[in-house]
Amino acid sequence: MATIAPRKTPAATRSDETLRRQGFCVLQDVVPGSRIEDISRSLHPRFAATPFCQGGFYGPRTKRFGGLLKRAPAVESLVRNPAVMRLVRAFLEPWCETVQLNLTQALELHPGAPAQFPHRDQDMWRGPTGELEYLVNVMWPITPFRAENGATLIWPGSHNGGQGDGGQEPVAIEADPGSAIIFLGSILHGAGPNHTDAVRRGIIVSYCLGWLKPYENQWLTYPSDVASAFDPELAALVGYQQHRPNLGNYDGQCPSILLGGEPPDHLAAIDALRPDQEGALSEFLRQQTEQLPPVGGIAEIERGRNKREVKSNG
Ligand SMILES: O=C(O)CCC(=O)C(=O)O
Repeated sequence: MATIAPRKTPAATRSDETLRRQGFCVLQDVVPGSRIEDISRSLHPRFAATPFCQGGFYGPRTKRFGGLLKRAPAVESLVRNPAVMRLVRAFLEPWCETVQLNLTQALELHPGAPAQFPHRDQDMWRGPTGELEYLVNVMWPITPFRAENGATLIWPGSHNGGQGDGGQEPVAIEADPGSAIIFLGSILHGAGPNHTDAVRRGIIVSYCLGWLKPYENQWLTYPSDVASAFDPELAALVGYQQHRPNLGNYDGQCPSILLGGEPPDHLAAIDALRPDQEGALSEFLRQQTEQLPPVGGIAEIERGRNKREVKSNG
């Protein structure tokens, strides 16, 4: 198995190109290592109290939990990292109007954990493959990721409809805390085996097309009383925004109405349409208006007809 060791990825445009070509890239030192240490410290008690996962996919030598924005508020700086968000938007927004958070998850791979089942994250949605990306994943190492301790394995060339699982060797993506391993939802990957006697810890933040059902139910994880304390951009990412046309509305309005306290009991439903739909609708309405009777309506027409009838009778 090959290893991709930490190396500088200089320009932002370069990471776009790398991500498109090989399905993954590593952004080096995007946040200070001290921030990752702080986040790790605040997650420590929850890791200690969380039981091991059940089932062969999550893995019985693995611990995981979600809802990180309420469990370690500094995770917001990972979720909204500008370099990451730029890449996410570049890859997903050709297919949707707005992206949304798919999940945040903290993950510990304990000594002796075997390699995880290789998978493509976007297989959870059964749409066409090879044409569009449904998801972009970001793995933030909390401890250094090395081939020996289970660094994420990726099958190069397996993204965007590529096969890559026909006996091809995966690469172990080695990276340090503060760096972000970014990979597309269509790429084959999985956690590597942890052959060391130390825990490998990381945070996964993933984003998906705004019209999909997210993996982690964001509205239940961050109900409006929690999300009302969020920055509006973060609240939008966890679902307090409509995806035109009208998807995710609350009583016909943008669900962000819930962030300002209890909304009125009776709300007018307000169209939130895409520009193409707005165009088609206004053309339809225009044609209808042309066919309408003149102002004054039917009564006016009736009066006109009565007048004509009186004249012709007299
Ligand atoms: O832990 C890793 O390196 C990858 C985890 C993963 O792909 C998953 O849990 O779906």
